[in-house]
Amino acid sequence: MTEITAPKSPVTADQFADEIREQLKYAQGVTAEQATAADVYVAAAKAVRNHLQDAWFTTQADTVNGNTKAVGYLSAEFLMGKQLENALLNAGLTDQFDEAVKALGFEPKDIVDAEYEPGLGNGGLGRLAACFIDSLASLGVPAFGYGIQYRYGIFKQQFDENGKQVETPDYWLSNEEPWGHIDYNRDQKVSFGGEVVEENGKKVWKPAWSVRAVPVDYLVPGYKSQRVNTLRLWTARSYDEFDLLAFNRSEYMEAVEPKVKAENISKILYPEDSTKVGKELRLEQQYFFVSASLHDAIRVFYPGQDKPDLTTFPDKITFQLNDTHPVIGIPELMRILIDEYGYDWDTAWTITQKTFNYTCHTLLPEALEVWPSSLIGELLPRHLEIIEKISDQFKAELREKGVAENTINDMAIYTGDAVRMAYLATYGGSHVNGVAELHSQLLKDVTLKNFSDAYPDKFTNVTNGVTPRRFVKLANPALSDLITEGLGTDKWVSDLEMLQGLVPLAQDDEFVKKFAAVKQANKHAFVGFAKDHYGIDIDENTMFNTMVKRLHEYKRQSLKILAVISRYAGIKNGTVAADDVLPRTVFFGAKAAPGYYLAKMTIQLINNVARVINNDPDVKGKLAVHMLPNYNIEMAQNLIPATELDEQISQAGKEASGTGNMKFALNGALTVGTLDGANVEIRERVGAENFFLFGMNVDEVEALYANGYDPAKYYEADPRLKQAIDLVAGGTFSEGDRNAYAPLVSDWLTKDWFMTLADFTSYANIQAKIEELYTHPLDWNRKALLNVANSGFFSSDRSIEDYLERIWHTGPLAD
Ligand code: 26W
Repeated sequence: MTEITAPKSPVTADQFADEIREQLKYAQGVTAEQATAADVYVAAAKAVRNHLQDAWFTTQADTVNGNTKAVGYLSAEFLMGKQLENALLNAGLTDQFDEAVKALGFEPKDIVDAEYEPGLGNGGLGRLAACFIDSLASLGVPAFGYGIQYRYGIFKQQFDENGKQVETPDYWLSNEEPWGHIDYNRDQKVSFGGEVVEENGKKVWKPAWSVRAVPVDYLVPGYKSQRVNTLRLWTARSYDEFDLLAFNRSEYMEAVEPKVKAENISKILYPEDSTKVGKELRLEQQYFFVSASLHDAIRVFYPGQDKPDLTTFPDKITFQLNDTHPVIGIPELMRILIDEYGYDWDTAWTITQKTFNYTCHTLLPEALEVWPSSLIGELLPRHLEIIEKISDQFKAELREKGVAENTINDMAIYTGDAVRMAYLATYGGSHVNGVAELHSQLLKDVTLKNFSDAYPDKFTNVTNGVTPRRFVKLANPALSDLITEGLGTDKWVSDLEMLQGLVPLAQDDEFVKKFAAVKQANKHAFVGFAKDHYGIDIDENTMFNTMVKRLHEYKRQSLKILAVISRYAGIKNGTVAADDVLPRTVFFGAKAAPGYYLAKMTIQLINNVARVINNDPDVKGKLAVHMLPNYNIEMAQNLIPATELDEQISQAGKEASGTGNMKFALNGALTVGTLDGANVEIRERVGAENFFLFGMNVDEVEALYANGYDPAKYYEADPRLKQAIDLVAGGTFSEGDRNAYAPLVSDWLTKDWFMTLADFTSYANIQAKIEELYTHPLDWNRKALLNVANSGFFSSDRSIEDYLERIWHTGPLAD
């Protein structure tokens, strides 16, 4: 991607300061002297946005008028993180901003800190969507991100005095939100309920109620590409705000009921991260944003046309379905084409299949959405009809292919009382991809085997990636400067495989020492961040060992805490010789879905293990544990650059990819991990000698399931494990209350579905290898530097290039 030269007139710091003063005065009614950091943040954000507006108009015009097919990324989640620094970087205004706010009497950091982090996502899937739209804009590919502007994002996490997770609402729109432009005149009507009637041979849907979908547009600036794409998030409004008659009858609840019912749709993000939510409101949310988005795309690409030739629709835009959440879009496009534009079934089907592609982000059966047909029938009666017809057509097609009847039944999209969204997505789209090589292989060999056998060409892989702008350039400026020094250019920020050029420098001890100094400086910085944000004291002369991700049994935070307890016991009872102890600080960060009982109990256990260890003088300076509250993008951007050892210890075959693993490798942490998800590809690229591998691989896991897994056997076999579990069961971490963790302990000893106990010994044994290397800082940092140098592949720019080549068949707009 050629870097287009700088914008027409780079603004000077003084001019930028004036623009901020303008905003303060005329848009916010305060003088620079009266302004608070929060005022200046809003003014600076608006000033940056204005600078991006021209490039946005040009990009929109080129997108609509050019003949470069656009990408529509349909996602129920976009975990964008704070916007100001990223917008300044991609707009090339960082220096001007720093000088301008200093001239206004503020510290840049205080303005950046004034921003409220939007939390419109749960975890991996939502953050991946954010990285992808950054890369699409940075590669100059015309694209629209389509989603929901939830009024309440992911809950805020605090811990009560017993270490239990407490959720509080994330009302992120309480203050002015300068990035989103609410565009009432580009609203869409979305309907629900009612019935389908036959009128002169045609099916007509008579909905019972409808809501107004209002777009809130966020500019998505590319890095040095002069292209600015759109993130269009829909917010729900009611057409009739208020039932005056009910009010006059002093039926106040009835009076506002229409408003509440409508606005409920975009009220809150479902905090579930890997277990399907069968709630009607969730389906309403999915249909709401998908229907609005499809109608919006027709409006954008066929402006002012009431009889557009929609057979060209798949050439104008190709839609990526981010997991099963937007898959109702397939019957919705069929309905639009047939009912609203009068196309026949076959023409509509051809258009629809060509328009959609599906990315699966999980392997957990419980995460694959299956909607009761009663719910779809009640909320979307016309869509259920269409789904039934698609399902029958699919069966007929399979019979054509000679597929066995029982297999056809196993593959049924509509089973009479349920609709399997992953099957609908696989049949209804052109491509299906997993998010790492191992994951995509398991989709073909297991989860969607019948489909892969019937439609082998549909299946492909695109290994995930992360944006180097936010997760290296912004999060780790010291490392970025060292990389630029080592490579002699900063072009690596938009061409990450250039990091390869650092490989020879790993043999240059001076350079490795500089690298080590960067890590130490980042550790020091995080000690300050943690003091400010969590009020905790951290010893920076310990190994920083981190495990941050959603709390889920398959990710095995339980394995980590059992190993920590075992180590604690070892130090206490001297089985680990005092001077052999390598001082380590273990950081956890993890939100649990509010209804996930065992996950919340694991958080409580981790907090209480931390309480006991951190207050035990016998291990002071040797071992410390911190469960940092409210893991979010900001914490990731501060903790990842400071981390030396990253935990990617999920059971093999369960983590579809992981993306945290990539961020840690790119920031010079070594990984201890299993052969799961993208760990496999990270290890392949950084070198097995630069990765701490342990545990069973997928085949060994499958074999153990097949032969019957008895976790208690492993409890008996390894005294370290037995001791650790006995300490938990014995009340050591619950002031003697032996029942506090009983459900967790009994799950470990009787079920342990994700085989934490079976992998414990291998995990405990590799710790010695890790600590041995850490006592040789030059070797440790050499290996860490080689992780950085060989992780350029894990840029989301490369992922997008793979999507462009294998699935979307489009590319950047002409310059
Ligand atoms: C219906 C509830 C629900 C909500 C979200 C089910 C499943 C999800 C997501 C698919 C869960 C998720 O975030 N998956 C993660 O996606 C990442 C991006 O591809 C992967 O890197 C992670 O391995 C995967 O767990």
